[in-house]
This record gives sequence, C-alpha cells and structure tokens, in this order.
Amino acid sequence: MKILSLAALLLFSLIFVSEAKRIPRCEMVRILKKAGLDRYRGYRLENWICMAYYGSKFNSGAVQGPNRNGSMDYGMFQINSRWWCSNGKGKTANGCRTSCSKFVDDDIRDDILCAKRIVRNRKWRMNAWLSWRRYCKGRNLSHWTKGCQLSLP
Ligand SMILES: *[C@@H]1O[C@H](CO)[C@@H](O)[C@H](O)[C@H]1NC(C)=O
Ligand SMILES: *[C@@H]1O[C@H](CO)[C@@H](O)[C@H](O)[C@H]1NC(C)=O
Ligand SMILES: [Ca+2]
Repeated sequence: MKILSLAALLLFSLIFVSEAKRIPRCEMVRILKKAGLDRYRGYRLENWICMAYYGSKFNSGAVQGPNRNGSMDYGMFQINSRWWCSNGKGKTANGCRTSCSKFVDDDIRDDILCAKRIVRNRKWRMNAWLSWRRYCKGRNLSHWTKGCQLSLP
C-alpha cells in the first residue's frame, strides 16, 4: 500500500515536472542568447527577458485568459490563440501552425521559433506583446541580464 502511494506520488511529480517549468532568469538569458534572440529584428536580449518575465514570470506552463475576445495566451511568451496557435476553440489564424498545448510544456524551443515569427510581423514587431509595451518598451532594461554569464570562453 505504501509502495503503491509512493509510486503514485512519484508518477504525479514526474508528470508535473514534465508539464511546466519555471526557468531562472540567467538560464533564460543563456537559452535565448543561444537561440539567437539577442538583436533579433533589432531587439536586444533584455527586451525578450523583460517581456517573458511580465508575461509568464518565466513559467513555461503559464496559461492566461480568456481575454475579452475569448482568446487565450499560452506559455513562456504568452502566445495568443487568436493569431498564432490553435486551441480548438474559436477562430484562429494559427500563424505558427501548431497546437497551443505545445506552448505550455517545458521545452521552449518551439515557443522561441513562434516568438521569432511573431516579431517578424512588420506591423507589430514587439508591440505584439502587451507585457512588453506596458513594462519594457523604452525603458532602461540593463538589469535584466545583469550578473549573468553572457559569453562562454
Ligand atoms: C484578442 O485579445 C488578445 C489579448 O488581449 C489580443 O492579443 C488579440 O490580438 C485579440 N484578437 C483580436 C482578433 O482582437
Ligand atoms: C541603465 O541603468 C544602469 C544601472 O541600472 C546604468 O548603469 C546605465 O547607465 C543606465 N543606462 C542608461 C542609458 O540610462
Ligand atoms: Ca514548447
């Protein structure tokens, strides 16, 4: 009986861990730098770190909504279901051609690819993210990468 519940607990925690992850700031800096986001479409790394922080608190499993128009926002970069992914509910342009559930797991590589696609949109750039417009745009963001090992020898 004890063994069974221990196994259940273990299984539960494994499932939980594989579903979402809160990534420390400097690890985000390292991951996004390696993924080529520094100066991507002209935006320095600090912008991406700041945007992700105010969107998801660096939690890859963050889901918010429904927004007033019924759409939802998913994951590390709070990717919107009206435009960029499909959650099976309501209209979507599905610009990143994928299910929104892919943006709530602990592998953010596909999230990064979609974020790059979003910022390539000439009409929006980083204005696509309310969190960025509200808390990061035009501000001194140097503290977001401060104290992190940026370059490896
Ligand atoms: C719906 O709302 C979200 C968040 O407020 C926004 O990102 C999205 O562009 C809106 N979609 C439409 C069609 O207005
Ligand atoms: C931004 O803030 C840092 C300290 O947090 C300061 O050293 C730097 O000079 C500031 N940059 C600008 C452009 O104000
Ligand atoms: Ca993902």
